[in-house]
Amino acid sequence: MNTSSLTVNTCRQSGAAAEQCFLPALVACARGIRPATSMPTQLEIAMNTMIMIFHRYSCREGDRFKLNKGELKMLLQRELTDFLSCQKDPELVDKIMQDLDANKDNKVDFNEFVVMVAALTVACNDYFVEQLKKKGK
Ligand SMILES: [Ca+2]
Repeated sequence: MNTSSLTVNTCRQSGAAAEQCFLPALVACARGIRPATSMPTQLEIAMNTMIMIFHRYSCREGDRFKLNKGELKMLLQRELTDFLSCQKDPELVDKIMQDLDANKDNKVDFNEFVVMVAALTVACNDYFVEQLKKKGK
């Protein structure tokens, strides 16, 4: 099975009505710089996953292109389980919502969501680098 069909199958299995696979669009965007026969890269698949995950939750209530607090909470609980479970602050979701909601419309759009993913990814990379340095690599 190639990575393209794997991603499409993952999209189909999710079952959410608004679920779509954005990978073809990503691949189409990249075709200007790569041969048309090339497979999506791991980074393109990761980007597709972020888009899919966001829309899986944003489409549930109200504005389907933005997360309200309930949708954000569900996304955090289901997709960042370990991150949330090690936090004891009962107001954590409210605080994350306030931090992410840059334009103060009480919703988190994709641009605001990506900031959180980027910040967590940077923190994970910092930890990864620290561990490598401890091992002297
Ligand atoms: Ca917002």
